[in-house]
Amino acid sequence: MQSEDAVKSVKTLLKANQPGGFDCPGCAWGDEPDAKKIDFCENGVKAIAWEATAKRVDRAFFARHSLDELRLWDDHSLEKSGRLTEPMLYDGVDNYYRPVSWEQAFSVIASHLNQLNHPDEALFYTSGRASNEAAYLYQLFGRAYGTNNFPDCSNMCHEASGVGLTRSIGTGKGTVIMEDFEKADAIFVFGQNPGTNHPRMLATLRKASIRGAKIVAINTLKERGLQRFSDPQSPKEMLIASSTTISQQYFTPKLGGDMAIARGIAKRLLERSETDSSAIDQAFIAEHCQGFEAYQAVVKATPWEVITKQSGLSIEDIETMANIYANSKKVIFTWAMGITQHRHSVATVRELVNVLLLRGNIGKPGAGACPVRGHSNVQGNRTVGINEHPSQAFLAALDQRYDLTTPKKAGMNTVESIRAMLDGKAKLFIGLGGNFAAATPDTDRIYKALSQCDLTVHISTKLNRSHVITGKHALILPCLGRTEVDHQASGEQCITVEDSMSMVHSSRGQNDPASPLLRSETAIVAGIAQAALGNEQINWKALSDDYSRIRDEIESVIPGFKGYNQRIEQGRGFHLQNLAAERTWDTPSRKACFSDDPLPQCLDEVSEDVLTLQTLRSHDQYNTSIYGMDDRYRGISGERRVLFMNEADIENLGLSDGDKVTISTVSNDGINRNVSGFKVVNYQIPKGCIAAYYPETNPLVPLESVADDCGTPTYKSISVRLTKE
Ligand SMILES: Nc1nc2c(c(=O)[nH]1)N[C@H]1C(S)=C(S)[C@@H](COP(=O)(O)OP(=O)(O)OC[C@H]3O[C@@H](n4cnc5c(=O)[nH]c(N)nc54)[C@H](O)[C@@H]3O)O[C@H]1N2
Ligand SMILES: Nc1nc2c(c(=O)[nH]1)N[C@H]1C(S)=C(S)[C@@H](COP(=O)(O)OP(=O)(O)OC[C@H]3O[C@@H](n4cnc5c(=O)[nH]c(N)nc54)[C@H](O)[C@@H]3O)O[C@H]1N2
Ligand SMILES: [Mo]
Repeated sequence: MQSEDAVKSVKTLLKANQPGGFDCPGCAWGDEPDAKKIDFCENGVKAIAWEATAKRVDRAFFARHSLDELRLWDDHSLEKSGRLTEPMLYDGVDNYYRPVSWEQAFSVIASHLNQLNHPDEALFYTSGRASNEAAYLYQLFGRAYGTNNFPDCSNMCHEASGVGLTRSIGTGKGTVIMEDFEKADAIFVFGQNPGTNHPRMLATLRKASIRGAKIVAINTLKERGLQRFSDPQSPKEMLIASSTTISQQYFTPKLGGDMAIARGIAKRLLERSETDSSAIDQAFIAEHCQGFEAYQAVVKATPWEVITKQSGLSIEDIETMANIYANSKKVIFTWAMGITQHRHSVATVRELVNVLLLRGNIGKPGAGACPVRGHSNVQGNRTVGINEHPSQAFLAALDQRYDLTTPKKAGMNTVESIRAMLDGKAKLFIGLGGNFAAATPDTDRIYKALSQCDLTVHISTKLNRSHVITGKHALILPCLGRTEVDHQASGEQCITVEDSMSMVHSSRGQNDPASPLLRSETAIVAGIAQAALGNEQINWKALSDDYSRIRDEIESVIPGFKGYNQRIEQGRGFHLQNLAAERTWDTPSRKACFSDDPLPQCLDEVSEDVLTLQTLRSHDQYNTSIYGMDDRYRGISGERRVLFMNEADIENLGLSDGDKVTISTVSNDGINRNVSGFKVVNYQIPKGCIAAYYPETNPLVPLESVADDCGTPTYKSISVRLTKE
């Protein structure tokens, strides 16, 4: 990708992830405790340059291009058009967006909100880039207005981690901090492609590997970045063109096979413990855990044949993993979408925790559970109340602080929101960031759902699909990006974010805003709230004039933020207390809970000509933002409609490398879901499993196909058939 404003980008980069600078909008990996001057990565550079583009989508652009025309553009072309510059309104009369003033835009939203039959007809979506300040104000506004409808990108992302961890150990967040990676004896990386999606994590793994820690990768694909890595910040290594072997062991299971792997490791450990009492941590289990006997029984009852069949690995493979695990005193498990986007994600997360608990690997230095988050502040958004299932204690705290009567009934998650729009039960959609139309499943139905709304509103930096799939009326509200100076009535503001290690720190943009008419996300939310509810009960204007006041509010409502404004001034910020990391279990039994779920049945149901599709990211994209058409590590250039397939499957289906195929979903709901023009690429991937990029494949994912207990679309396991074109 070209950086269209190179000088600005370089200046900006030097401030990435540095105290006093801004938090890289790329990913949620933590900052190195001893970071040198430079702490960014190739893909962070892309994210920053993408935001700092010199191109503009202004009123002339919208006058030139009708909505009908823009709907024909692909995602890459839409976003590449540049930064949005002023509020735009589509009033449903003709085919164009037209400029409006901010005050008009706010009053359109307020009058629509005031006309709804019930506050639950409104949906308040959040993508995980919003700051803590904007997100807190947004949820406060939604609840003061009267609904808990806060669908968010987490519902499609790490929801299973939150649900599974909460049930098992009483906190929905990871239990490790960056320093633990310096102490671990072994690190197991499940279902994650850090080379592309969390490149700074590779530097952490590389350091651990050099120090002698064992790195074990478990991934359906042989991801290059996970195998070998040369540090772009180490000139010596670059000069001699050497690279460090990252993963000493690499296993390629079938899609969805990780629960079986974890079960197999547990089975080996329990077998070993019959003759070697140190194979499991008996003292930890006795003191801290409940449900061990039931778990032991379910592990015993799981036959090896099922474990090897579901995982696609041999007993020897699993034994190798079990040995590394048992021979290491301190072990970290990390994971991402390869674990969370399956039907049985919650059960899998809990099974990973079971294995950690067996050897006391939670709540000691160098060990723990690490779900590696996606969006740079998705974890912070949840912490400050973006949650369709808020706790009653949180709602009570809001009621007390603001003299409100917030709704106590749970709201709708992402998939439920889509259904409500389709059923006419939700009529107004506001998106604080993100690209709802492209990121969600079952594309045809999403388009229908959004277009049935009375009003769709998007607070965004760049033009995307969601802006052109409009409701009867639509607004685009352009906002400042993370890298830009945020000036409010009280002066220049900083915002705060929380990374995957629960570190909260401040972020301050350096660049001039892309347009003088942009407003900050916080100011936009406050503007909507003021127009809809007035300033009497909550003074939205005063809060957005000075973000330190919002932080004071957060401090008074949410535990763990004591001294918020002072503590973000210090170095790299502060760590939010994590009870599980201290071996205090906030579960009903006050113990860490073993789960005893059976292995999933859905994996046994596959028939011969049906393949399982996972949808994933290329190296040149950030979710639905497509930076370019290459996927360097996987050897793809200039195209995105590719289908990675095993050689045997290609042959069995009478196909050849390079053939074009149509992919069709197998379902029994009578809906045809197809995408066409996909080029077959012979690839090292287990038989029966195939892979293609998101969001091109989202039309294939049935809305009803969601993970048990958490509603995440099963983006990594869709049953499909192929037809040669
Ligand atoms: N540059 C860049 N950075 C990003 C993003 C981006 O799009 N671009 N997105 C951000 C977001 S929101 C997120 S959530 C994260 C996503 O980070 P990842 O989870 O790394 O993203 P995916 O591309 O979905 O990759 C899933 C990985 O899991 C493997 N996998 C899939 N299914 C299975 C399985 O059943 N078992 C095992 N063991 N492996 C499996 C795939 O082969 C692939 O390597 O990255 C964040 N960072
Ligand atoms: N098939 C399939 N679908 C998936 C996934 C998958 O693996 N496979 N992954 C899922 C996951 S993990 C996630 S997190 C979701 C992501 O879903 P979303 O978070 O909804 O989507 P993004 O593509 O990250 O959103 C990109 C848009 O955000 C806006 N934006 C960028 N920066 C800012 C900012 O600073 N402020 C504001 N207000 N707007 C900004 C820009 O306009 C840009 O077009 O997608 C999910 N969908
Ligand atoms: Mo994500």
